[in-house]
Amino acid sequence: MNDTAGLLSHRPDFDAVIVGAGFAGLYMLHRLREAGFTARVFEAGDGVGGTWYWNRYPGARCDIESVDYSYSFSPELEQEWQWTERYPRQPEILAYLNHVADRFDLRRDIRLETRVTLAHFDEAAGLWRIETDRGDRCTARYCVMATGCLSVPKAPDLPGVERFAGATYLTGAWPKDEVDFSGLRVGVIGTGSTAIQVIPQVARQAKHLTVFQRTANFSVPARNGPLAADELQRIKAGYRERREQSRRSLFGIPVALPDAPRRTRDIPPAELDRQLEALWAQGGAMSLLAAAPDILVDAEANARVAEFVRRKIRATVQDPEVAERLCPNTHPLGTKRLCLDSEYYETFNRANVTLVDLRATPIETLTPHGVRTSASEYPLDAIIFATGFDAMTGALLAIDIRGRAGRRLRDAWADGPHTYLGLASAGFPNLFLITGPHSPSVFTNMVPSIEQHVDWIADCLDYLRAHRIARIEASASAQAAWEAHVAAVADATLMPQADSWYLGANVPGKPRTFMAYLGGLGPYRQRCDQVAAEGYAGFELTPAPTTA
Ligand code: NA7
Repeated sequence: MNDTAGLLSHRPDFDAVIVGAGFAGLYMLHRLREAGFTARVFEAGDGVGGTWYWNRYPGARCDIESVDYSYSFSPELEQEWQWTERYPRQPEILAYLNHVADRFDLRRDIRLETRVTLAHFDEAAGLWRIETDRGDRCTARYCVMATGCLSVPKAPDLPGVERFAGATYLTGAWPKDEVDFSGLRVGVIGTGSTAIQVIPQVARQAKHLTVFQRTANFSVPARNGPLAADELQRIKAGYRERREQSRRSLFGIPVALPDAPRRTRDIPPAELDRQLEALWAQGGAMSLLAAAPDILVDAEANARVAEFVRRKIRATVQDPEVAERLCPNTHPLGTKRLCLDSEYYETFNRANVTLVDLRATPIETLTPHGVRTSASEYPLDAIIFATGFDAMTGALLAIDIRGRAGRRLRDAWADGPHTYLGLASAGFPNLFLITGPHSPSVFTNMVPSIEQHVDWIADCLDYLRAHRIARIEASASAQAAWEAHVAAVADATLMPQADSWYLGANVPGKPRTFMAYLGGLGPYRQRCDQVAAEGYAGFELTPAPTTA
């Protein structure tokens, strides 16, 4: 135990408890250990990996390029790991994270199959009391939530769901053993990023696939393929600059902002078409947004790009009625997560695939034999629910977290999350959130966003130790000002126009509030660094009592 524990009379079991062993928890553990803190990670899964442990569905793949969706903290790791494809498949990311756990000897401080159920701040002792579903009880000076933004799958909320007699699968909690859909009539409910990956895979295997679509989404081809050895070598040779560019960027990917950006609406139609054709041919959803970020604020610009994508859908899908149903027209492009696909639209040209438009013919109920809509009955042997997540707040609110004066996080956040910088919440001292609500997180490449938060938190704990500070807590006024800024930035964009999970709109009863910071990772990093440089401006710091 290092000096931090000695600052107060009550010695905690650990300097920090970290909840979750995904990208965030693993790196947090590494950084804290390197800095001489003791830490214990609790992880609900029976392996490390977080999102990439649970989401094993067919076709699961990251929509950020592998060379960027990876840690930058270790140049050795960066050089030794060989990504094989432009966009990494789930098994490859999981293998990478397991490699990281071994390489940095992280496992000895991780307890698997252990879910944190309770975290209460003991004011008198100045530490967190933590309990798990396995009966562990421990104390820690700091509690770090590395619980992920998309880690609580939304339970299928369809009438009659319990009556269906066939097999059901939730993409966010997919079985470890391979599922064979050969010869089966399969239904997929949902057409978000996940479903768009699942559908082409299952269509190749199933006897028949019925896709139940409530909202048509925009999707861009991935143009995935093997990473050529010389290309990987070239990237590795220039990794430092590439990482630096990502850190400074809006989305956490190595796309430089043009010095004098041209408004998309000012680009002549033929020229814009040429640019979009080039981006389409190159593939990549984030690259498209990064190339023309004003499409998220300018409705006219957005409409032009959206129409380009609709033209592509019409050109790809042979049946004009099906193509029209697949054309998104309920929200501006990018206001729901822009999807990345491999032959999604092409899949609807297959004879064994049917698209059901739930806006025209809603689901009335699931029956023992399948799905009944207002127009028809669809007999099914298996249903895949790709119905999304209780995003951003779900995993945090699932834990009984209580701060000062026993205040529950659930009550404090009853009208939506309240955070300062997405890193901390007033009333909850010594509690840190990695990529919490109101940080750029899900609107960026998650890995550099996670690294930025982990580095900031580790540096902060170092500062507290060096300055003999026992307690850090976001001030209510700094929090209110930050939230007002987050809301103002969101309101200046088209983002609030979609009923998206960014707003909590996908979960019935969830407060509608924009939960990601849209100011961009680079500017956000500067802001966080400035807060730290000013001695943690906006936080209240309580010195440790002086000992004789
Ligand atoms: P999403 O993007 O929330 O997609 C969920 C999909 O499921 C979406 O098409 C929903 O339609 C649909 N859905 C949800 N509930 C129902 C019901 N009751 N009936 C019919 N359809 C329903 O989750 P994903 O897992 O695809 O992606 C989440 C993120 O993971 C993604 O953005 C990436 O960042 C990675 P809706 O649009 O609500 O009408």
